[in-house]
Amino acid sequence: MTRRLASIALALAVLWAAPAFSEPDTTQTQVFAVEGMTCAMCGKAISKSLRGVEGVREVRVDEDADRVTVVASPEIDTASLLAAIESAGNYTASLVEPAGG
Ligand SMILES: [Cu+2]
Repeated sequence: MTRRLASIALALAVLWAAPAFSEPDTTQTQVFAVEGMTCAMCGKAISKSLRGVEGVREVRVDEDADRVTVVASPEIDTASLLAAIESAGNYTASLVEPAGG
């Protein structure tokens, strides 16, 4: 009996963990080379701007390497991410690598 309950609980857990229909379970990771970052505040401004784009899940800024990594849902196009970076200040961004995520 306990064993049966455990397997039901497991089945429910698997169902619960399945992605909701409204939200895609995949993300894409894109790395951008960003020129013009001179301090930590630049990274914060860019990060804030990118997080304002709907569908962006995660932003990692590496000022030393002039790289910004963005994890977003697949329907987010590169152009809007580039626009978000460049609109944050006097920055020039270009895509380095689109990668599966
Ligand atoms: Cu700065």
